[in-house]
Amino acid sequence: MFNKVLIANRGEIALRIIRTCREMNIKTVAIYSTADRDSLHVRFADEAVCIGPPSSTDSYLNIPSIMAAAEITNADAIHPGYGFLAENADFAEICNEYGIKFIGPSPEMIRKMGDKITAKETMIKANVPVVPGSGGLIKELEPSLEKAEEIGYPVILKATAGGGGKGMRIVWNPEEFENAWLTASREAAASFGNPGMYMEKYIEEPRHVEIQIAGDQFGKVCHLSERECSIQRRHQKLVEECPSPFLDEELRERMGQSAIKAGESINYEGVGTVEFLVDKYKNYYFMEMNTRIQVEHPVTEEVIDFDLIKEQIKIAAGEKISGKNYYPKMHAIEVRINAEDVYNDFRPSAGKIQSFHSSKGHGVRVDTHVYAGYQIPPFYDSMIAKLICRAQTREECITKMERALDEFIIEGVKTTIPFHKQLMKDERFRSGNFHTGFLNDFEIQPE
Ligand code: MV4
Repeated sequence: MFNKVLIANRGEIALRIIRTCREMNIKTVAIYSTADRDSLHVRFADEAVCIGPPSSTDSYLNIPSIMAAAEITNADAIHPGYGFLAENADFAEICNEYGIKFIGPSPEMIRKMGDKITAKETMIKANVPVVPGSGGLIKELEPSLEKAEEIGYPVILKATAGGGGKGMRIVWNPEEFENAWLTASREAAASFGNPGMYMEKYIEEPRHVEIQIAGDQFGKVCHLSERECSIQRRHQKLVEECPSPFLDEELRERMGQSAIKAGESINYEGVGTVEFLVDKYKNYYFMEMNTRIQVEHPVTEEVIDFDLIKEQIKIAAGEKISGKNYYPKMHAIEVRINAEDVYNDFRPSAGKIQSFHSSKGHGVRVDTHVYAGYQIPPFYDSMIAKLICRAQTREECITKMERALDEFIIEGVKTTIPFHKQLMKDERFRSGNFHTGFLNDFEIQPE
């Protein structure tokens, strides 16, 4: 097992990783930017190294500084958390070259899943259902127009280097095709340094359901059930839950088996997530694979009673996984509490938290790095807490969430709490019958 883990991240996920390391008797090193000097991850880690100024590029994305911090503290592994360098294959490679274990999959696996066309080709070979599409890059207009006719409009153009919704265009008819392709390709080149685009049939009103998997260094892969993530706004998830109100046992098992095949096809090592689109006929299609721990991992932890960070560390240290699949024993819902003004287009609301009282009680979990007096730096993401509730049924879980939201006090900045309170009362949300377009016509009422 590792002696000392450097956590190449900040905020709640850095704390989350420190907690598990302490329980595993592993020493921890925090890294921090000058803007995070007063952060709890700096206080709770055994050691802390300042790695640069506030801007992410100069700190949490600064590979030479991070490697230097790992060297001087003698860390034998690096946990990247989510975001920042978590899916950076070059970083994983550099860690390996330094003889420091990157807690996550190999650089090759990260690269393969990071290129969406390669990922899709891999899944086709592995017999995992994918959305019908161009099967490779769009190169010339005429054959692509023919392909689009064959697939049938609407089609969606996606950047092969993209993911998470960036660089996408829906095309409703042949007249729009060329312009959509050129502008999306230009955007992709600017955002990802890669103009490559591919085409898929556009699935209307899909649900986003993802399967958590874990694979060890011996080729064994298991699934840990799903997370329903359809409640999102501009590709930012706001609420996640398990079980998905849309899945029955049969569909869970089929999707679980497909996710296992996806993992086995690349000898996946680590914990990962296979994202699927599910249409109203319950057809499901592979979308992309995330090779990191995700923000919403506590939903899974709560329903199967399992520490996913511990599993990640054990896998990285070369231990075998149990080899069995895990099924929800409870219902859990997570809401993301962001410092945003929901009445002003979710605009970030940075500032100082004047008072902070977290919800507590049976079945309530709060993952957060903030406290009364904490100044939210404007340089990073706006998430300040994750509130996770669990109960025997979805209905009880929603009731508990309403109670927990009512007792949460955050003063000094605006938060997404009023949005979540309204959502929990919404009939469509409560019915479980919603898809990824749900928030497009959701109107936020004044409090
Ligand atoms: C799609 C789609 C419909 N059809 N692909 C958005 C994020 C990125 N991972 C892929 N996304 C989508 N891909 C096909 N062929 C609809 C979306 C989509 C979406 C997916 C999941 C969650 C929210 C979404 C919101 C809008 C569009």
